[in-house]
Amino acid sequence: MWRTRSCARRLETGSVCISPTYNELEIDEFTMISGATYHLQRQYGLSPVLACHEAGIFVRGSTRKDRHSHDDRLQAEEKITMKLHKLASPLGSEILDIDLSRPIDDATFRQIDDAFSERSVLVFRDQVMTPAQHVEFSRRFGGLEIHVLKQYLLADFPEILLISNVVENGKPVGIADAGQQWHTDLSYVEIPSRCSILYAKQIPEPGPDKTYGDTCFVSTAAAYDALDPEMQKYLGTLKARHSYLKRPHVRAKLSEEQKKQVPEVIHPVIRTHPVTGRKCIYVNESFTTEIVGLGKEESDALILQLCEHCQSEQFMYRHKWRVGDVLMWDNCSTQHLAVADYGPEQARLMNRTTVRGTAVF
Ligand SMILES: O=C(O)CCC(=O)C(=O)O
Repeated sequence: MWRTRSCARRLETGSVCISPTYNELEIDEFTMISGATYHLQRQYGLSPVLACHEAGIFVRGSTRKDRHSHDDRLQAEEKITMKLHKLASPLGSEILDIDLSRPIDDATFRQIDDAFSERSVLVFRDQVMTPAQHVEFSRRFGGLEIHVLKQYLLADFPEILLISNVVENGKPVGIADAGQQWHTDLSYVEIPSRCSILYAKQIPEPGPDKTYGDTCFVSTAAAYDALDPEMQKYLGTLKARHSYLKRPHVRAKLSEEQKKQVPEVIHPVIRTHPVTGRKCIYVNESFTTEIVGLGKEESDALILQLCEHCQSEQFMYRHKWRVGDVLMWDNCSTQHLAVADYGPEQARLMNRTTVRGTAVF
């Protein structure tokens, strides 16, 4: 409770946050609700519903709409049958028995959303979705971004970005170099993305004992927790600059107009997760250019040290793709890397939606 109140105070009062569970609430109310319930769930092993109840959320000036959703939640708890398998790493759960092409009722959706906040990466296997269904499922988590690289958006579905090494009529159909360095999506904008949802359409043929084109994820929350308290305190005082143009030679070329749409931004080196209240290291190899106020040598060394720390195996989950996988990741509490170990003759095609986030604090 204490933690969530202090998070709330640091946010700009009156900004609006979209929570699929609680609709649109003032950001401090949202943060208090989500953080308080998460804290209670973790601390005392309470279910999300009991945690809501214990947190006294609906006593503290809630609207009728919120109270209604609380009642829904109580009723729904008995009905929920969603099966979930926690992966053997500090992040990631596989959600079983959910067909993303079919409508998902609110109670089940809230279970998915809660599991996502807790585990940071969710995997849904064997899905067959149309682009419209992909967009619809993604919208349950918030508004969708339209990527600056307009040439790689799916025709008629600008919310879907194509990531691919496939070339048709001499033109790449998608971004071929997306994610081949550790990064978190859109850290280079002022309000970075909440999460991304990737759907595997084509993947390189696996060998007898090896898959190709895997994606690795690390928990930046677990990486923060593993730092010593002195370092945590020091990093908490720092800010860093992020730029989409950090490595222009490896990223798809931007027109002058596109460059203007992605000016540099400054974020805290340690950011607080808006739902769980956990602290996360928010410095990444692809987009973080400088620790503000440090000399170049010291800044480069600290960025490298933090990136290497985050990339440690102990914080990692490596996803081996199958066609039909849908995988979503949290862009605050994780970083990821697409492993480029396959050749141009091995087609890989993924469809990505990117869900809008909230202000960084
Ligand atoms: O292609 C992948 O596996 C991941 C792509 C990626 O890094 C991204 O979409 O940000």
